[in-house]
Amino acid sequence: MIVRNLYDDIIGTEADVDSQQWNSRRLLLAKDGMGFSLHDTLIKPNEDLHLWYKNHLEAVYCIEGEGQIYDKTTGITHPIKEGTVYALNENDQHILSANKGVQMRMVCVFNPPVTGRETHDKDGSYNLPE
Ligand code: 9YT
Repeated sequence: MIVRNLYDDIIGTEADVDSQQWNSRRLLLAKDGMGFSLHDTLIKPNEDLHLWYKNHLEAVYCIEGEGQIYDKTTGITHPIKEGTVYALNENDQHILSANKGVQMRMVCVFNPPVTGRETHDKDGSYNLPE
């Protein structure tokens, strides 16, 4: 069994990956053998995240804050608030943003699992391990 605590075991470690637009605290990774990774991610205010996970499926559950996701394929903007989940089941190209001055906190699941320190490439994608 794996038991971890965000505050005791993740924040400030290698599993805590910070960038200009987000801070991803990676609770479970590929090495844990679960077949998915589990992240507690903060989406920083006043940022537009252009994302396109070509190599991964991702489900995202909002537990704090408010914002929106723009689906580049349909042209539809979906509001996000606490309790909203979205699933990128078609490797959907999208733009994610928190509302002005507001941070969103999201629980993210990636399949296949992220291995550790991934950050986005120019397309907003994570590469697969070689
Ligand atoms: C929701 C989303 O895709 N945010 C970007 C960071 C990513 N979820 C991660 O690595 O936690």
